[in-house]
Amino acid sequence: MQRLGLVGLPNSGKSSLFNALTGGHVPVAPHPFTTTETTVGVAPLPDDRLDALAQLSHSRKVVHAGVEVVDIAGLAPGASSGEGMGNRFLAGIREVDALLFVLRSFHDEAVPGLSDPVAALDALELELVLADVASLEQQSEKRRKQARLRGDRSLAAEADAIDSAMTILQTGTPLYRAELSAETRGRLRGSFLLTDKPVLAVVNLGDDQIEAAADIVGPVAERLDGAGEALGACVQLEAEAAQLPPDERAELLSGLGLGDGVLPRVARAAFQLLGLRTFFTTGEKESRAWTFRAGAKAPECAGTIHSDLERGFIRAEVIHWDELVDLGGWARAKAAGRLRVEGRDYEVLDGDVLEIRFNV
Ligand SMILES: Nc1nc2c(ncn2[C@@H]2O[C@H](COP(=O)(O)OP(=O)(O)OP(=O)(O)O)[C@@H](O)[C@H]2O)c(=O)[nH]1
Ligand SMILES: [Mg+2]
Repeated sequence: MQRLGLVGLPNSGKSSLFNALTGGHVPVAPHPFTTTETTVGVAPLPDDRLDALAQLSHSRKVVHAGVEVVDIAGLAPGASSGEGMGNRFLAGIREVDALLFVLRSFHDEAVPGLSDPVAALDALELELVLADVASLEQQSEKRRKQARLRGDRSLAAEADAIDSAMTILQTGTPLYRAELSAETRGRLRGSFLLTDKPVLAVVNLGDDQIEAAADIVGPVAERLDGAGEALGACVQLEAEAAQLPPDERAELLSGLGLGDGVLPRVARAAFQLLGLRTFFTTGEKESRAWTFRAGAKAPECAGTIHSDLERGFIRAEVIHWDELVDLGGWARAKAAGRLRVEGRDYEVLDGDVLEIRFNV
């Protein structure tokens, strides 16, 4: 399962955001290093398409897809040399597939810490870059030596990739902002670096900063330079809103000009960032969104429902969700000859509705 890690300075609001996204209850407190252990939760992915299918099928149950989110200990400047929660923090990051930077902008005298999102991003990037430099040191030399001993060309190519990564890192640039070929990135995968993961940023705004949001978030987006999206959110306010019944929540958020709130957008952006897609199954019993990797074929997708469906896969009946809704249901789509029959090599698309035929 692909995971998104929350990365930020102490007291930036990571655990508050984690609770808001996942409905979790990890401790939140106004002192640094409240979080010492990593916690994993699932942020549900709101999906209007699924709701439309559930309505169409009069489903008794609706199951949304979700993104796994990990709350990680705060990073203190100097972490790469063991300060603060140093190593624990870095290990937490190494294990996730994408990073969500939580950058504090809110001011609150009761909560010590930096309230400057661009400076926070700089500090985080510096620690991650230093940690990558440290883990790559001597690696290229080692690989070249092995390459010579074993006459292994792929090790020599890895050494070249490490050298180009080092050149970039030594200018203080994280690899997610660097121009590297897909081939080079592939060769770096075995080095388990921190800055070659895809990134996204949430700027944690104070309630009094909603109107100035664009001016505060803009410079962060500029700093990321197209490497990732930057979203502004009043994390505490959204966390409180998340505790309310749906109609009261909607009233509170829209009253503040926040629409549905930012959390659904964060979940969706994370989903994209991780290269995840959804297909659907729908019926009277339930309508459900299933998660798959972009590019996965029908049997693998069938396997996410149940391993028997992958093992005994015969074919899939497929229709895109909007066509199914337009036609008014599965039986009508079938009668109109609009269900496609697809085999083992079919690459499932985001928004497909599937019914799997299989042998037991
Ligand atoms: N005023 C204000 N306070 C906030 C906001 N978001 C979080 N806080 C407060 O800031 C403090 C730290 O929040 P946490 O969510 O624990 O921060 P963290 O990044 O997980 O902190 P560590 O785990 O210690 O690194 C708590 O007292 C929160 O209530 C906000 O948007 N506005
Ligand atoms: Mg925390």
